[in-house]
Amino acid sequence: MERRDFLKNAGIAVVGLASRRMFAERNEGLQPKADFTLRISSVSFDIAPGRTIHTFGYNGQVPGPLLRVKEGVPITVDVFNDTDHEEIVHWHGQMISVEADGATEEGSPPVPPRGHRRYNFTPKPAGTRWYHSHAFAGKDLLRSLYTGQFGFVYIEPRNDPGHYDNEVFLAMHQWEPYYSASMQESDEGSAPPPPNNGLEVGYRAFSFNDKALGHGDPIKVRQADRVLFHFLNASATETVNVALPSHQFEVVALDGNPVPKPQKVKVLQIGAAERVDAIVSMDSPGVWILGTTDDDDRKNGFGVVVEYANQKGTPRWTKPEKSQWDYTLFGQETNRVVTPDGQFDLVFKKIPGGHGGFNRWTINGKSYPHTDPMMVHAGKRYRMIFRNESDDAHPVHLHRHSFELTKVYGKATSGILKDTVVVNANKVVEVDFTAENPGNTLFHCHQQMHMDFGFMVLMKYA
Ligand SMILES: [Cu+2]
Repeated sequence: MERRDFLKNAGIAVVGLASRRMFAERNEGLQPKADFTLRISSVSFDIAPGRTIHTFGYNGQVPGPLLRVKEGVPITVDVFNDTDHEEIVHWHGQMISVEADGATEEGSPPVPPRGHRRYNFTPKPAGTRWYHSHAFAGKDLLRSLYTGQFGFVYIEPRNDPGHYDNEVFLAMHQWEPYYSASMQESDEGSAPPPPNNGLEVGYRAFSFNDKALGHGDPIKVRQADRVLFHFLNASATETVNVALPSHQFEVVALDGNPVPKPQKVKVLQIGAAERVDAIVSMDSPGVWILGTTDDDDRKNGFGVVVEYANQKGTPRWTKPEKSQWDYTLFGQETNRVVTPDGQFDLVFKKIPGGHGGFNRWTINGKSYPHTDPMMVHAGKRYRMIFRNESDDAHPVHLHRHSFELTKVYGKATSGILKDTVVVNANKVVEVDFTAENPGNTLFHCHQQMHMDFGFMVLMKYA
């Protein structure tokens, strides 16, 4: 089936985000009309019968509507804030203006409580992007990324070969956060915390899109289908490892950007805010669990059922072999020596918060807002060296630009463009980027507890 044909039939073939109700409603009411409307309000929804989540979301649904837009075609988005607190919507992974980007630290205007703001921008680059609250949460676990304020933006490329039968958008999120003295065990890139470690966040409920595993419709497939999965880790704090037993994921894009060398893997590691686009050849009929490899979280709902036509029975799960996620699998091997125009060495450290306290985070010894800005000149190419001298893995994110991975844990690579990269505990990752989108640009860890407690720095154009 051609991709265009598929889209016409999207309502029948896919579950979750790609179902018709998830497409953004065109706004008919305002003059002049905005292309899309997002209304922020409190939302309650059932992830399972009798299991209601109370949170904030967009347009009364979680995830927010899938915004399907075209690369290079300008859009307007009206955002109404029906809450009593200031909000801001960040367009993650897009090369747009400071005004539209959605980070008050850069100077983007917020959406006032009970107020409205119109965003204007030209979506780019093509690929799987997303939008989410970029509000400060601090100690408040009912704000920002702890809530249901997230959704996909799919920027359609001008040309898309579309070698797949069916596409599924899956956003992963944890619910009912609480403070805990210990770290979640699932972060394989982390080391044991110090004895004086401060509070961490745990969760009581889990879902793929708006349903816990075993509830809601399964993803229905047919033998020989090639299904394109768009995964988004919309967690406030956690990395997720995902597997579909007896199947492999052919990773075609990372953070929405096509990779130089698509490769098949059994387990995806997706850090907070990362996206993975992967094609699965449906060649193992049955009823399967697509879910996290973390047994406790999966039993608490972190997954979704994949059901082949004419197959019945209890969804099956088998533990995948242990595998180490390696970004460089999807990159070009390289011996190239490029000298950038400038270099930023960024050392990440934790100041443990002690029993019942909050850890603080530093970049080169300082916490935001006291971190030293990175100064760049438009048109120049820079290297950032992320030196993680802490026991946590950090999904670090650069706004308004993408960067190219050049060295991951000592291994050189090229051609992988991302906006977020996980730097494991006590490891080093190097990336290059071109300063090609003037204006204040935020760099931060996407772990909400880290960004709100110092792990941020501004990049400024001279
Ligand atoms: Cu972090």
